[in-house]
Amino acid sequence: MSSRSAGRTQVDHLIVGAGFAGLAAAIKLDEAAERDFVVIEKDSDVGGTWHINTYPGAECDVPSQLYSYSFALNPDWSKVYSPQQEIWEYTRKVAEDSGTLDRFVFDTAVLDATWDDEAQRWVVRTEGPAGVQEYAARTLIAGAGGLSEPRLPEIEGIETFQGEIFHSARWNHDVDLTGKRVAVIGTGASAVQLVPELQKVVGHMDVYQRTPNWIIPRNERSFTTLEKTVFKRVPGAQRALRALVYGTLESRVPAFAKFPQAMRAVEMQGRKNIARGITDPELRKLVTPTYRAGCKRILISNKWYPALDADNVDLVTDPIAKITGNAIVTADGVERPIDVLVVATGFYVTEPPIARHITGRDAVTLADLWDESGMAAYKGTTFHGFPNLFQIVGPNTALGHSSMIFIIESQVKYVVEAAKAMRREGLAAVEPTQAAQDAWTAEIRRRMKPTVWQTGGCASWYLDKFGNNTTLWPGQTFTFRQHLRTFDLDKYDVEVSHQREAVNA
Ligand code: N01
Repeated sequence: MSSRSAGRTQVDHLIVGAGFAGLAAAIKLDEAAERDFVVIEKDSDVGGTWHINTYPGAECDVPSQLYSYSFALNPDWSKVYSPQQEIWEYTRKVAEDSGTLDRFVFDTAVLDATWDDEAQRWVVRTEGPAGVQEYAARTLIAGAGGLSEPRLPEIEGIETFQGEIFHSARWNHDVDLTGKRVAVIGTGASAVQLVPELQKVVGHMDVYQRTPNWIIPRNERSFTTLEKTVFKRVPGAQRALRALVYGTLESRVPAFAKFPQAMRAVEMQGRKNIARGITDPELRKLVTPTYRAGCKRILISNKWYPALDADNVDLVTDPIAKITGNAIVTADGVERPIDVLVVATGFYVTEPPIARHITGRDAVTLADLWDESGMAAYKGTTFHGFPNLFQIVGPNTALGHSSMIFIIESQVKYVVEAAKAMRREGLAAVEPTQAAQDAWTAEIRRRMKPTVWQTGGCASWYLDKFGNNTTLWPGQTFTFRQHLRTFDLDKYDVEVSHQREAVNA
Protein backbone atom coordinates (compact mmCIF):
# COMPACT_ATOMS: atom_id res chain seq x y z
CA MET A 1 0.00 0.00 0.00
CA SER A 2 1.01 3.63 -0.37
CA SER A 3 3.96 4.83 1.72
CA ARG A 4 5.74 8.13 2.28
CA SER A 5 9.38 8.89 1.64
CA ALA A 6 11.18 12.22 1.16
CA GLY A 7 7.85 14.02 1.62
CA ARG A 8 6.32 12.08 -1.27
CA THR A 9 3.57 9.54 -1.12
CA GLN A 10 4.66 6.47 -3.07
CA VAL A 11 1.87 4.71 -4.96
CA ASP A 12 1.78 2.16 -7.73
CA HIS A 13 -0.87 3.91 -9.78
CA LEU A 14 -2.10 7.49 -9.78
CA ILE A 15 -5.39 7.97 -11.57
CA VAL A 16 -6.47 11.47 -12.60
CA GLY A 17 -10.23 12.03 -12.65
CA ALA A 18 -13.16 10.19 -11.03
CA GLY A 19 -15.53 10.17 -14.00
CA PHE A 20 -16.54 7.03 -15.88
CA ALA A 21 -12.90 6.49 -16.97
CA GLY A 22 -11.12 6.97 -13.63
CA LEU A 23 -13.78 5.04 -11.74
CA ALA A 24 -13.55 2.06 -14.11
CA ALA A 25 -9.74 2.11 -13.84
CA ALA A 26 -9.97 2.08 -10.03
CA ILE A 27 -12.48 -0.78 -9.98
CA LYS A 28 -10.66 -2.96 -12.50
CA LEU A 29 -7.20 -2.40 -10.96
CA ASP A 30 -8.68 -3.31 -7.59
CA GLU A 31 -10.18 -6.50 -9.02
CA ALA A 32 -6.78 -7.38 -10.49
CA ALA A 33 -5.23 -7.05 -7.00
CA GLU A 34 -3.44 -3.84 -8.07
CA ARG A 35 -4.77 -2.10 -5.01
CA ASP A 36 -2.08 0.49 -4.36
CA PHE A 37 -3.61 3.43 -6.21
CA VAL A 38 -5.00 6.86 -5.58
CA VAL A 39 -7.63 8.72 -7.62
CA ILE A 40 -7.19 12.50 -7.71
CA GLU A 41 -10.37 14.41 -8.55
CA LYS A 42 -10.72 18.19 -8.69
CA ASP A 43 -14.48 18.04 -8.22
CA SER A 44 -16.14 17.20 -4.90
CA ASP A 45 -17.49 13.79 -5.95
CA VAL A 46 -17.36 11.01 -8.55
CA GLY A 47 -19.18 11.28 -11.88
CA GLY A 48 -16.96 13.62 -13.92
CA THR A 49 -18.92 15.36 -16.63
CA TRP A 50 -22.16 13.95 -15.19
CA HIS A 51 -21.51 15.65 -11.86
CA ILE A 52 -20.33 18.95 -13.31
CA ASN A 53 -22.81 19.50 -16.16
CA THR A 54 -26.01 20.41 -14.35
CA TYR A 55 -27.53 22.77 -16.92
CA PRO A 56 -31.31 22.54 -17.30
CA GLY A 57 -32.29 19.69 -19.61
CA ALA A 58 -28.93 17.85 -19.38
CA GLU A 59 -29.49 14.30 -20.57
CA CYS A 60 -27.54 11.60 -22.33
CA ASP A 61 -27.96 11.24 -26.07
CA VAL A 62 -26.85 7.60 -26.05
CA PRO A 63 -29.52 5.11 -24.94
CA SER A 64 -29.35 4.29 -21.21
CA GLN A 65 -29.08 0.54 -21.81
CA LEU A 66 -25.69 1.09 -23.42
CA TYR A 67 -24.63 4.11 -21.38
CA SER A 68 -23.60 2.10 -18.33
CA TYR A 69 -20.75 -0.24 -17.41
CA SER A 70 -21.02 -3.80 -18.75
CA PHE A 71 -20.14 -4.97 -15.23
CA ALA A 72 -22.83 -2.88 -13.51
CA LEU A 73 -26.06 -2.94 -15.47
CA ASN A 74 -28.81 -0.79 -14.04
CA PRO A 75 -32.36 -2.19 -14.36
CA ASP A 76 -33.81 1.01 -12.89
CA TRP A 77 -33.13 3.54 -15.66
CA SER A 78 -36.24 5.68 -15.84
CA LYS A 79 -36.13 6.46 -19.58
CA VAL A 80 -34.59 5.47 -22.89
CA TYR A 81 -32.19 8.45 -22.54
CA SER A 82 -31.15 9.01 -18.92
CA PRO A 83 -31.15 12.43 -17.30
CA GLN A 84 -27.92 13.80 -15.84
CA GLN A 85 -28.88 13.40 -12.18
CA GLU A 86 -29.72 9.73 -12.69
CA ILE A 87 -26.43 9.01 -14.43
CA TRP A 88 -24.52 10.77 -11.68
CA GLU A 89 -26.39 8.78 -8.99
CA TYR A 90 -25.55 5.61 -10.91
CA THR A 91 -21.81 6.40 -10.87
CA ARG A 92 -22.03 7.20 -7.16
CA LYS A 93 -23.69 3.86 -6.42
CA VAL A 94 -21.18 1.92 -8.54
CA ALA A 95 -18.34 3.67 -6.70
CA GLU A 96 -19.85 2.89 -3.28
CA ASP A 97 -20.52 -0.75 -4.17
CA SER A 98 -16.96 -1.20 -5.45
CA GLY A 99 -15.34 -0.53 -2.08
CA THR A 100 -12.65 1.64 -3.68
CA LEU A 101 -13.78 5.07 -2.48
CA ASP A 102 -11.24 5.03 0.36
CA ARG A 103 -8.58 5.76 -2.27
CA PHE A 104 -10.31 8.75 -3.87
CA VAL A 105 -9.07 12.26 -3.04
CA PHE A 106 -11.65 14.91 -3.91
CA ASP A 107 -11.46 18.69 -4.28
CA THR A 108 -7.88 18.26 -5.38
CA ALA A 109 -6.36 19.34 -8.69
CA VAL A 110 -3.29 17.94 -10.39
CA LEU A 111 -0.82 20.81 -10.77
CA ASP A 112 1.73 18.91 -12.82
CA ALA A 113 3.14 15.48 -13.52
CA THR A 114 6.78 14.97 -14.46
CA TRP A 115 8.54 11.72 -15.39
CA ASP A 116 11.60 11.15 -13.19
CA ASP A 117 13.93 8.97 -15.26
CA GLU A 118 16.18 8.19 -12.30
CA ALA A 119 13.39 7.04 -10.00
CA GLN A 120 11.37 5.61 -12.92
CA ARG A 121 8.27 7.21 -11.48
CA TRP A 122 5.86 9.99 -12.22
CA VAL A 123 6.23 12.84 -9.74
CA VAL A 124 2.77 14.35 -9.44
CA ARG A 125 2.00 17.54 -7.52
CA THR A 126 -1.55 18.08 -6.42
CA GLU A 127 -3.31 20.93 -4.65
CA GLY A 128 -6.31 20.50 -2.38
CA PRO A 129 -7.63 21.26 1.10
CA ALA A 130 -4.43 19.78 2.60
CA GLY A 131 -2.26 22.11 0.49
CA VAL A 132 0.27 20.97 -2.10
CA GLN A 133 1.07 17.24 -1.98
CA GLU A 134 3.58 15.23 -3.93
CA TYR A 135 3.13 11.68 -5.16
CA ALA A 136 5.62 9.35 -6.79
CA ALA A 137 3.66 6.89 -8.93
CA ARG A 138 4.77 3.96 -11.08
CA THR A 139 2.03 4.61 -13.59
CA LEU A 140 0.02 7.71 -14.37
CA ILE A 141 -3.47 6.97 -15.65
CA ALA A 142 -5.08 10.09 -17.08
CA GLY A 143 -8.87 9.90 -17.14
CA ALA A 144 -9.57 13.61 -17.18
CA GLY A 145 -11.89 13.44 -20.19
CA GLY A 146 -11.84 15.31 -23.46
CA LEU A 147 -14.84 17.48 -22.62
CA SER A 148 -13.81 18.85 -19.26
CA GLU A 149 -12.25 22.27 -19.87
CA PRO A 150 -14.89 24.82 -20.95
CA ARG A 151 -13.95 26.93 -23.94
CA LEU A 152 -14.99 30.54 -23.54
CA PRO A 153 -15.51 32.44 -26.78
CA GLU A 154 -12.95 35.08 -27.66
CA ILE A 155 -15.29 37.97 -28.38
CA GLU A 156 -14.32 41.63 -28.13
CA GLY A 157 -15.58 43.20 -24.90
CA ILE A 158 -16.84 39.98 -23.28
CA GLU A 159 -14.92 40.86 -20.11
CA THR A 160 -16.83 44.15 -19.85
CA PHE A 161 -20.25 42.51 -19.62
CA GLN A 162 -21.91 43.63 -16.37
CA GLY A 163 -24.66 41.01 -16.11
CA GLU A 164 -24.39 37.35 -15.10
CA ILE A 165 -22.34 35.21 -17.47
CA PHE A 166 -21.65 31.48 -17.26
CA HIS A 167 -20.68 28.48 -19.38
CA SER A 168 -23.15 25.63 -19.93
CA ALA A 169 -20.77 23.28 -18.10
CA ARG A 170 -20.56 25.57 -15.04
CA TRP A 171 -24.24 26.38 -14.56
CA ASN A 172 -24.96 29.07 -11.96
CA HIS A 173 -28.14 27.84 -10.27
CA ASP A 174 -28.24 30.97 -8.08
CA VAL A 175 -29.29 33.06 -11.07
CA ASP A 176 -33.07 33.11 -11.49
CA LEU A 177 -33.81 33.42 -15.20
CA THR A 178 -37.54 33.98 -14.78
CA GLY A 179 -38.67 36.85 -16.99
CA LYS A 180 -35.07 37.83 -17.84
CA ARG A 181 -33.55 38.81 -21.18
CA VAL A 182 -31.11 35.99 -21.91
CA ALA A 183 -28.65 35.32 -24.71
CA VAL A 184 -27.25 31.88 -25.50
CA ILE A 185 -24.14 31.68 -27.69
CA GLY A 186 -23.73 28.32 -29.42
CA THR A 187 -26.09 25.74 -30.89
CA GLY A 188 -24.26 22.46 -30.13
CA ALA A 189 -25.34 19.42 -28.09
CA SER A 190 -25.47 21.39 -24.81
CA ALA A 191 -27.43 24.37 -26.21
CA VAL A 192 -29.90 22.07 -27.94
CA GLN A 193 -30.79 20.61 -24.55
CA LEU A 194 -30.81 23.76 -22.43
CA VAL A 195 -32.49 26.28 -24.77
CA PRO A 196 -35.93 24.53 -24.71
CA GLU A 197 -35.85 24.53 -20.89
CA LEU A 198 -34.87 28.21 -20.72
CA GLN A 199 -37.53 29.15 -23.26
CA LYS A 200 -40.23 28.11 -20.76
CA VAL A 201 -39.13 30.64 -18.13
CA VAL A 202 -37.24 33.56 -19.68
CA GLY A 203 -38.84 36.81 -20.76
CA HIS A 204 -36.92 36.88 -24.05
CA MET A 205 -34.03 34.83 -25.43
CA ASP A 206 -31.64 35.46 -28.32
CA VAL A 207 -29.94 32.31 -29.57
CA TYR A 208 -26.72 33.04 -31.48
CA GLN A 209 -26.06 30.42 -34.14
CA ARG A 210 -22.78 30.28 -36.04
CA THR A 211 -23.41 26.96 -37.81
CA PRO A 212 -26.67 24.97 -37.79
CA ASN A 213 -26.56 21.28 -36.84
CA TRP A 214 -28.41 18.32 -38.26
CA ILE A 215 -30.94 17.41 -35.60
CA ILE A 216 -33.10 14.29 -35.80
CA PRO A 217 -36.04 13.26 -33.60
CA ARG A 218 -35.37 11.78 -30.18
CA ASN A 219 -37.30 8.54 -29.72
CA GLU A 220 -37.92 9.22 -26.08
CA ARG A 221 -40.08 7.28 -23.67
CA SER A 222 -40.10 6.09 -20.06
CA PHE A 223 -39.53 2.45 -19.19
CA THR A 224 -42.64 0.80 -17.78
CA THR A 225 -42.71 -0.93 -14.39
CA LEU A 226 -43.13 -4.22 -16.22
CA GLU A 227 -40.01 -3.60 -18.32
CA LYS A 228 -37.97 -2.73 -15.23
CA THR A 229 -39.20 -5.88 -13.49
CA VAL A 230 -38.21 -7.95 -16.51
CA PHE A 231 -34.73 -6.30 -16.55
CA LYS A 232 -34.37 -7.21 -12.86
CA ARG A 233 -35.85 -10.70 -12.83
CA VAL A 234 -35.38 -12.30 -16.25
CA PRO A 235 -31.78 -13.39 -16.68
CA GLY A 236 -30.24 -12.02 -19.85
CA ALA A 237 -33.19 -9.80 -20.79
CA GLN A 238 -31.41 -6.51 -20.19
CA ARG A 239 -28.20 -7.78 -21.78
CA ALA A 240 -30.19 -8.80 -24.87
CA LEU A 241 -31.65 -5.29 -25.18
CA ARG A 242 -28.20 -3.82 -24.62
CA ALA A 243 -26.81 -6.01 -27.42
CA LEU A 244 -29.63 -4.90 -29.70
CA VAL A 245 -28.93 -1.21 -29.02
CA TYR A 246 -25.20 -1.83 -29.51
CA GLY A 247 -25.77 -3.60 -32.82
CA THR A 248 -28.13 -0.91 -34.09
CA LEU A 249 -25.64 1.86 -33.36
CA GLU A 250 -22.73 -0.09 -34.88
CA SER A 251 -24.72 -0.62 -38.08
CA ARG A 252 -24.42 3.14 -38.66
CA VAL A 253 -20.62 3.14 -38.77
CA PRO A 254 -20.19 2.41 -42.52
CA ALA A 255 -22.14 5.57 -43.37
CA PHE A 256 -19.83 7.68 -41.20
CA ALA A 257 -16.60 5.97 -42.11
CA LYS A 258 -16.91 4.83 -45.71
CA PHE A 259 -20.09 5.89 -47.49
CA PRO A 260 -20.98 9.46 -46.42
CA GLN A 261 -23.55 9.73 -49.21
CA ALA A 262 -25.68 7.29 -47.18
CA MET A 263 -26.13 10.18 -44.72
CA ARG A 264 -28.77 11.59 -47.07
CA ALA A 265 -31.26 9.43 -45.15
CA VAL A 266 -30.34 11.27 -41.95
CA GLU A 267 -30.68 14.61 -43.72
CA MET A 268 -34.21 13.67 -44.76
CA GLN A 269 -35.06 12.92 -41.13
CA GLY A 270 -33.50 16.25 -40.14
CA ARG A 271 -35.52 18.19 -42.74
CA LYS A 272 -38.72 16.53 -41.54
CA ASN A 273 -37.84 17.44 -37.97
CA ILE A 274 -37.42 21.08 -39.03
CA ALA A 275 -40.72 21.10 -40.92
CA ARG A 276 -42.50 19.57 -37.92
CA GLY A 277 -41.04 22.02 -35.40
CA ILE A 278 -40.91 25.33 -37.28
CA THR A 279 -43.65 27.16 -39.14
CA ASP A 280 -41.72 30.19 -40.43
CA PRO A 281 -40.10 29.36 -43.84
CA GLU A 282 -37.34 31.94 -43.29
CA LEU A 283 -36.41 30.37 -39.94
CA ARG A 284 -36.51 26.87 -41.49
CA LYS A 285 -33.92 27.99 -44.02
CA LEU A 286 -31.65 29.47 -41.33
CA VAL A 287 -31.54 26.23 -39.32
CA THR A 288 -30.95 23.91 -42.30
CA PRO A 289 -27.30 22.87 -42.58
CA THR A 290 -25.51 22.99 -45.93
CA TYR A 291 -22.94 20.27 -45.15
CA ARG A 292 -23.27 16.48 -45.04
CA ALA A 293 -24.98 15.06 -41.94
CA GLY A 294 -22.50 13.41 -39.59
CA CYS A 295 -19.69 15.85 -40.42
CA LYS A 296 -20.50 17.52 -37.09
CA ARG A 297 -22.08 15.49 -34.30
CA ILE A 298 -25.68 14.55 -35.23
CA LEU A 299 -27.95 15.86 -32.48
CA ILE A 300 -31.27 14.46 -31.32
CA SER A 301 -34.13 16.62 -30.07
CA ASN A 302 -37.87 17.02 -30.40
CA LYS A 303 -37.85 20.31 -28.50
CA TRP A 304 -35.17 22.45 -30.15
CA TYR A 305 -37.06 23.62 -33.24
CA PRO A 306 -40.34 24.37 -31.39
CA ALA A 307 -38.30 26.39 -28.87
CA LEU A 308 -36.70 28.46 -31.66
CA ASP A 309 -40.15 28.97 -33.16
CA ALA A 310 -41.58 30.33 -29.90
CA ASP A 311 -42.62 34.00 -29.66
CA ASN A 312 -40.11 34.82 -26.93
CA VAL A 313 -37.10 33.47 -28.88
CA ASP A 314 -35.07 35.00 -31.73
CA LEU A 315 -32.45 33.09 -33.68
CA VAL A 316 -29.59 35.43 -34.55
CA THR A 317 -27.27 34.36 -37.35
CA ASP A 318 -25.38 37.60 -37.98
CA PRO A 319 -21.87 37.19 -36.56
CA ILE A 320 -21.26 38.68 -33.13
CA ALA A 321 -19.10 41.81 -33.43
CA LYS A 322 -18.72 42.68 -29.76
CA ILE A 323 -20.21 42.50 -26.31
CA THR A 324 -20.82 45.65 -24.27
CA GLY A 325 -21.70 46.15 -20.61
CA ASN A 326 -25.32 45.11 -21.23
CA ALA A 327 -25.75 43.93 -24.82
CA ILE A 328 -24.51 41.88 -27.74
CA VAL A 329 -23.80 43.79 -30.94
CA THR A 330 -23.81 41.92 -34.25
CA ALA A 331 -21.85 42.75 -37.39
CA ASP A 332 -24.93 44.42 -38.95
CA GLY A 333 -24.80 46.98 -36.10
CA VAL A 334 -27.89 45.72 -34.23
CA GLU A 335 -27.56 45.90 -30.46
CA ARG A 336 -29.60 43.41 -28.39
CA PRO A 337 -29.71 44.21 -24.66
CA ILE A 338 -29.52 41.28 -22.20
CA ASP A 339 -29.43 40.55 -18.47
CA VAL A 340 -27.78 37.12 -18.59
CA LEU A 341 -25.31 35.58 -21.04
CA VAL A 342 -25.02 31.79 -21.33
CA VAL A 343 -22.04 30.56 -23.34
CA ALA A 344 -22.58 27.04 -24.66
CA THR A 345 -19.42 27.17 -26.74
CA GLY A 346 -17.94 23.75 -26.06
CA PHE A 347 -14.61 22.53 -24.74
CA TYR A 348 -10.87 22.43 -25.46
CA VAL A 349 -10.77 19.06 -27.18
CA THR A 350 -7.83 19.04 -29.58
CA GLU A 351 -5.62 21.15 -27.30
CA PRO A 352 -6.56 19.82 -23.85
CA PRO A 353 -5.01 22.04 -21.14
CA ILE A 354 -3.94 18.98 -19.10
CA ALA A 355 -1.33 18.27 -21.82
CA ARG A 356 0.59 21.37 -20.71
CA HIS A 357 1.06 19.85 -17.26
CA ILE A 358 2.41 16.44 -18.27
CA THR A 359 6.17 16.41 -18.87
CA GLY A 360 7.82 13.25 -20.17
CA ARG A 361 11.41 12.28 -20.89
CA ASP A 362 13.68 15.09 -22.11
CA ALA A 363 11.55 17.75 -20.37
CA VAL A 364 9.03 17.79 -23.23
CA THR A 365 5.35 18.31 -22.42
CA LEU A 366 2.55 16.55 -24.26
CA ALA A 367 1.35 20.01 -25.32
CA ASP A 368 4.78 20.82 -26.88
CA LEU A 369 4.56 17.68 -28.99
CA TRP A 370 0.94 18.11 -29.93
CA ASP A 371 1.43 21.76 -30.81
CA GLU A 372 3.99 20.69 -33.41
CA SER A 373 2.13 17.84 -35.02
CA GLY A 374 -1.27 17.30 -33.41
CA MET A 375 -2.47 14.73 -30.86
CA ALA A 376 -1.13 11.23 -31.38
CA ALA A 377 -0.81 8.11 -29.27
CA TYR A 378 -0.31 4.38 -29.60
CA LYS A 379 -3.72 2.72 -29.57
CA GLY A 380 -5.17 5.96 -28.22
CA THR A 381 -3.65 5.13 -24.85
CA THR A 382 0.16 5.30 -24.54
CA PHE A 383 2.78 7.79 -25.73
CA HIS A 384 6.34 7.52 -26.98
CA GLY A 385 8.51 9.69 -24.73
CA PHE A 386 6.10 9.32 -21.82
CA PRO A 387 6.83 6.02 -20.05
CA ASN A 388 4.05 4.47 -18.00
CA LEU A 389 1.53 7.14 -19.02
CA PHE A 390 -1.87 5.78 -19.97
CA GLN A 391 -4.64 8.05 -21.19
CA ILE A 392 -8.22 6.82 -21.12
CA VAL A 393 -10.16 8.58 -23.89
CA GLY A 394 -6.91 9.57 -25.56
CA PRO A 395 -6.38 10.65 -29.18
CA ASN A 396 -8.73 9.05 -31.73
CA THR A 397 -10.84 7.17 -29.21
CA ALA A 398 -13.97 9.37 -29.11
CA LEU A 399 -17.18 8.34 -30.87
CA GLY A 400 -19.88 10.10 -32.82
CA HIS A 401 -22.23 7.13 -32.90
CA SER A 402 -22.14 5.05 -29.72
CA SER A 403 -21.33 4.84 -26.02
CA MET A 404 -17.93 6.03 -24.80
CA ILE A 405 -18.21 3.58 -21.94
CA PHE A 406 -17.49 0.73 -24.36
CA ILE A 407 -14.24 2.47 -25.37
CA ILE A 408 -13.38 3.28 -21.76
CA GLU A 409 -13.78 -0.35 -20.68
CA SER A 410 -11.61 -1.50 -23.62
CA GLN A 411 -8.84 0.92 -22.63
CA VAL A 412 -9.07 0.11 -18.94
CA LYS A 413 -8.61 -3.59 -19.73
CA TYR A 414 -5.46 -2.69 -21.71
CA VAL A 415 -4.11 -0.66 -18.77
CA VAL A 416 -4.78 -3.48 -16.32
CA GLU A 417 -3.08 -5.95 -18.68
CA ALA A 418 -0.10 -3.57 -18.85
CA ALA A 419 0.09 -3.36 -15.05
CA LYS A 420 0.00 -7.15 -14.81
CA ALA A 421 2.65 -7.57 -17.50
CA MET A 422 4.93 -5.07 -15.77
CA ARG A 423 4.60 -6.94 -12.50
CA ARG A 424 5.04 -10.33 -14.12
CA GLU A 425 8.14 -9.29 -16.10
CA GLY A 426 9.62 -7.12 -13.35
CA LEU A 427 9.47 -3.99 -15.52
CA ALA A 428 9.80 -0.50 -14.16
CA ALA A 429 8.94 1.34 -17.37
CA VAL A 430 7.10 0.65 -20.62
CA GLU A 431 6.87 3.07 -23.51
CA PRO A 432 5.56 2.43 -27.02
CA THR A 433 8.27 2.54 -29.67
CA GLN A 434 8.21 5.53 -32.00
CA ALA A 435 7.76 3.10 -34.91
CA ALA A 436 4.69 1.47 -33.32
CA GLN A 437 3.10 4.83 -32.55
CA ASP A 438 3.85 6.22 -36.03
CA ALA A 439 2.42 3.13 -37.73
CA TRP A 440 -0.76 3.34 -35.63
CA THR A 441 -1.16 7.05 -36.41
CA ALA A 442 -0.52 6.55 -40.13
CA GLU A 443 -3.19 3.84 -40.28
CA ILE A 444 -5.71 6.09 -38.48
CA ARG A 445 -4.99 8.92 -40.91
CA ARG A 446 -5.40 6.56 -43.87
CA ARG A 447 -8.73 5.29 -42.60
CA MET A 448 -9.88 8.81 -41.80
CA LYS A 449 -9.62 10.03 -45.42
CA PRO A 450 -13.00 8.86 -46.79
CA THR A 451 -14.95 9.56 -43.58
CA VAL A 452 -17.75 12.09 -43.39
CA TRP A 453 -15.79 13.99 -40.73
CA GLN A 454 -13.03 14.68 -43.26
CA THR A 455 -15.12 15.02 -46.44
CA GLY A 456 -18.45 16.39 -45.22
CA GLY A 457 -17.71 20.08 -45.81
CA CYS A 458 -17.90 21.46 -42.28
CA ALA A 459 -15.63 22.78 -39.54
CA SER A 460 -15.93 20.77 -36.33
CA TRP A 461 -14.23 20.22 -33.00
CA TYR A 462 -13.19 16.79 -34.25
CA LEU A 463 -10.51 18.43 -36.43
CA ASP A 464 -7.31 20.05 -35.17
CA LYS A 465 -5.53 23.11 -36.53
CA PHE A 466 -3.81 20.93 -39.16
CA GLY A 467 -7.18 19.68 -40.44
CA ASN A 468 -6.62 16.18 -39.02
CA ASN A 469 -9.28 14.32 -37.11
CA THR A 470 -7.35 13.44 -33.94
CA THR A 471 -10.40 12.86 -31.77
CA LEU A 472 -12.61 10.14 -33.29
CA TRP A 473 -12.12 6.40 -33.77
CA PRO A 474 -12.65 5.76 -37.50
CA GLY A 475 -14.42 2.43 -37.32
CA GLN A 476 -16.44 -0.12 -35.40
CA THR A 477 -15.97 -0.13 -31.65
CA PHE A 478 -15.49 -3.91 -31.55
CA THR A 479 -12.41 -3.48 -33.79
CA PHE A 480 -11.01 -1.02 -31.28
CA ARG A 481 -11.62 -3.51 -28.49
CA GLN A 482 -9.96 -6.25 -30.52
CA HIS A 483 -6.81 -4.10 -30.93
CA LEU A 484 -6.60 -3.55 -27.17
CA ARG A 485 -7.52 -7.03 -25.93
CA THR A 486 -3.95 -7.87 -24.83
CA PHE A 487 -1.01 -5.73 -23.81
CA ASP A 488 1.43 -6.06 -26.74
CA LEU A 489 4.74 -5.79 -24.96
CA ASP A 490 6.63 -6.39 -28.22
CA LYS A 491 5.60 -2.90 -29.37
CA TYR A 492 7.15 -1.31 -26.30
CA ASP A 493 10.59 -0.24 -25.15
CA VAL A 494 10.93 -1.60 -21.65
CA GLU A 495 13.19 -0.99 -18.68
CA VAL A 496 13.83 -3.06 -15.62
CA SER A 497 14.20 -1.28 -12.33
CA HIS A 498 17.38 0.84 -11.99
CA GLN A 499 17.48 -0.24 -8.37
CA ARG A 500 17.36 -3.89 -9.36
CA GLU A 501 20.13 -3.38 -11.90
CA ALA A 502 22.20 -1.71 -9.20
CA VAL A 503 21.56 -4.61 -6.83
CA ASN A 504 22.45 -7.15 -9.53
CA ALA A 505 25.61 -5.30 -10.58
O1 N01 B 1 -20.18 22.11 -27.53
P1 N01 B 1 -19.97 22.15 -29.12
P2 N01 B 1 -21.33 21.43 -26.69
N1 N01 B 1 -19.13 32.52 -31.45
O2 N01 B 1 -18.50 22.37 -29.32
C1 N01 B 1 -20.51 27.64 -31.01
C2 N01 B 1 -20.94 16.29 -25.69
N2 N01 B 1 -22.26 16.48 -25.14
O3 N01 B 1 -21.06 21.70 -25.24
O4 N01 B 1 -20.56 24.99 -34.76
C3 N01 B 1 -20.29 31.91 -31.76
O5 N01 B 1 -20.59 21.01 -29.78
C4 N01 B 1 -20.22 26.54 -31.99
O6 N01 B 1 -20.43 27.00 -33.31
P3 N01 B 1 -19.74 26.23 -34.57
C5 N01 B 1 -21.04 15.90 -27.16
O7 N01 B 1 -19.98 15.03 -27.49
C6 N01 B 1 -22.99 15.38 -24.99
O8 N01 B 1 -22.64 21.78 -27.19
O9 N01 B 1 -18.34 25.91 -34.14
N3 N01 B 1 -20.51 30.61 -31.58
C7 N01 B 1 -21.24 25.50 -31.54
O10 N01 B 1 -22.52 25.78 -31.99
C8 N01 B 1 -20.86 17.23 -27.81
O11 N01 B 1 -20.50 17.14 -29.14
C9 N01 B 1 -24.25 15.47 -24.48
O12 N01 B 1 -19.82 27.17 -35.67
C10 N01 B 1 -19.51 29.89 -31.09
C11 N01 B 1 -21.22 25.67 -30.02
O13 N01 B 1 -20.72 26.98 -29.76
C12 N01 B 1 -19.85 17.86 -26.91
O14 N01 B 1 -20.24 17.49 -25.61
C13 N01 B 1 -24.78 16.70 -24.15
C14 N01 B 1 -18.25 30.45 -30.76
C15 N01 B 1 -20.32 24.69 -29.32
O15 N01 B 1 -20.80 23.41 -29.54
C16 N01 B 1 -19.78 19.36 -26.94
O16 N01 B 1 -21.09 19.91 -26.97
C17 N01 B 1 -24.00 17.83 -24.30
C18 N01 B 1 -18.09 31.83 -30.97
N4 N01 B 1 -16.93 32.44 -30.69
C19 N01 B 1 -22.74 17.70 -24.80
N5 N01 B 1 -17.46 29.46 -30.29
C20 N01 B 1 -24.99 14.23 -24.32
O17 N01 B 1 -26.18 14.24 -24.40
C21 N01 B 1 -18.18 28.33 -30.35
N6 N01 B 1 -19.41 28.58 -30.83
C22 N01 B 1 -24.27 12.96 -24.05
